[in-house]
Amino acid sequence: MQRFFIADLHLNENEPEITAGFLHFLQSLPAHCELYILGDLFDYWIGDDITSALQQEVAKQLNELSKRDIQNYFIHGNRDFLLGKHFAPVSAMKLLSEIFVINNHQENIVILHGDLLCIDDQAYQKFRKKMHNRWLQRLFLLLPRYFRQKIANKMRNKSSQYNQYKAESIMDVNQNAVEEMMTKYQASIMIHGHTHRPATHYFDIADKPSQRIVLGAWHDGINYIKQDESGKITLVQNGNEKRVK
Ligand code: LP5
Ligand code: MN
Repeated sequence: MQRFFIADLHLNENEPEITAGFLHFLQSLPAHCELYILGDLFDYWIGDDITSALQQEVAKQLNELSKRDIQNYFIHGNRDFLLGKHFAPVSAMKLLSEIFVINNHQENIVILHGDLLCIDDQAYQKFRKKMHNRWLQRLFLLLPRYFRQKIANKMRNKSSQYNQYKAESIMDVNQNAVEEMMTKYQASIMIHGHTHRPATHYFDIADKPSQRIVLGAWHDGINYIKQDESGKITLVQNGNEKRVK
């Protein structure tokens, strides 16, 4: 099975070139493959009842993939964690749990958005916990659209404000958290996004060669990971292919 992984497109109306690039990418996918979207497909998501023309177009194009026998999977990001049960069927999307394991040629690949691993960013982890409270989410979704939009804008502004003062190292993943998770899921490969730092990190866990492959964000160009039928993995950034496994 051929698999493609993407994350952090942050699709929005102000950057139509990213949406165009994404739709072109969908067209270029080979038949019978799998597409894994590892969160932050949209800049933010404030309820399945509020969908813009852009979101509807994306849903339609994702849905069209099924005609070529391509299944698309989605893991929530920290921007679109409210994307829900109503939008998923419209885009023929299968929603996965926040941590998911793919078994490939007798080896486990653990996939996730990546924010869970940023445990040194304690302010964010506290905030995340609140945002993932079911009751708070339900309450939020009951609010009039206008208020939801206002709250989301406020959060986005505050977030960029806070991020200016956070050290780069704090906003990256914690290596212990990475190794703990990979050990728990008996995985030798991890794929995630969120940090916008595309790279492959090689290390040993209990003498076993392991690797963590980080997806890049799409404001830097088209970024994805491709895994072919033989298990070979390639990181593609702006047309430059780099074999990583
Ligand atoms: O997203 P990014 O890359 O800028 O930064 C993230 C972390 N920030 C976030 C916040 C999102 O950007 C906001 C998304 C809005 C979603 C829609 C609204 C849904 C509401 C649902 C309610 C149940 O995730 C940032 C990390 C960074 O990644 C790197 O990992 O550092 O974390 C923060 O900035 C969190 C702050 O440190 C602490 C919290 C400040 C929030 C203040 C909110 C005030 C809102 C008041 C509204 C009345
Ligand atoms: Mn993110």
